[in-house]
Amino acid sequence: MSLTALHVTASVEEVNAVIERDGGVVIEGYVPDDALNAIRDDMMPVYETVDWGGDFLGDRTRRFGCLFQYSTALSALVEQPHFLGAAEHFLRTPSKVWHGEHLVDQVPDYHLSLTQAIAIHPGQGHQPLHRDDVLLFNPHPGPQVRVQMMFALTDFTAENGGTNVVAGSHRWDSGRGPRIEEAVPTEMKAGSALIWLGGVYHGGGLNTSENDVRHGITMAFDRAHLNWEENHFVVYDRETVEALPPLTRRLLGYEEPLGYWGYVLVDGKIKGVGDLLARDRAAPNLSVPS
Ligand SMILES: O=C(O)CCC(=O)C(=O)O
Ligand SMILES: [Fe+2]
Repeated sequence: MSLTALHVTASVEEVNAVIERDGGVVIEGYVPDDALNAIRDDMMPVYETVDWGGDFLGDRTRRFGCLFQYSTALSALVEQPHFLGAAEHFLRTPSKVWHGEHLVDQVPDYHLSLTQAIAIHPGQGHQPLHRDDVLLFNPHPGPQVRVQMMFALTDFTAENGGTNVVAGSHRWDSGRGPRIEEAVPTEMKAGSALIWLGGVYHGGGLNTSENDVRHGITMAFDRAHLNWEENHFVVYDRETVEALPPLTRRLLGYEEPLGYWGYVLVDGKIKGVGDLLARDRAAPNLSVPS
């Protein structure tokens, strides 16, 4: 079964209902054309500068990460209402905890754990079907910990390696393995995107075309108490971070602490990296008190 495609004018609730049912959805016209064009201009020249991935990453696949080095226009992919809406709905599920005599909601936050560009070239075989949330040791059945997005920078087709997805597999328990016949390639036009849950079996597709390279950009939101998939902190410099809009910066962990994780105590107070960046700007030689 192929995934349902909804136009970008669909409501967040409608999109979440389809994700709940099938594990994923395609959003047609995920970002406006001007954002697509800006991202394409910045990103397309980079793909050919990197070597083949090999193994699970693909022998005829080129990948690179920490994408804000190349384009600040990518924040349009992060701050897209359906992607954020799915993260809010599936990842911010409260737990009841006691604070003294009061039973209160503890609401998990989420962060932008991964940004990766993936070009699948002719000759690339099927990537083994997998769940990306196994990286986070998430049990099945279990909580939702990841919401992922794959943006089509160029058209995705059944011939050029459009992402294989097994609809409904987010409901399978850990004992059931996927078969390639159960997967359907995602077909979508450039500017559209696939959103799926971390528990859905999927994989990069087979590219049987003559010379059609499939260019995608994937991003993942994970619950903020889990580790980051990609270590962007050692790659981005201050100028890169400060050029980003505040929400993207926050989701990358450069503003306030996300759900009491990643904070620093400064003068006895809980602060985030954003406070340190601001303070360092005001007094560049001031170090964190010991
Ligand atoms: O490139 C794709 O379509 C999917 C790649 C993927 O699922 C992965 O590398 O984890
Ligand atoms: Fe994957």
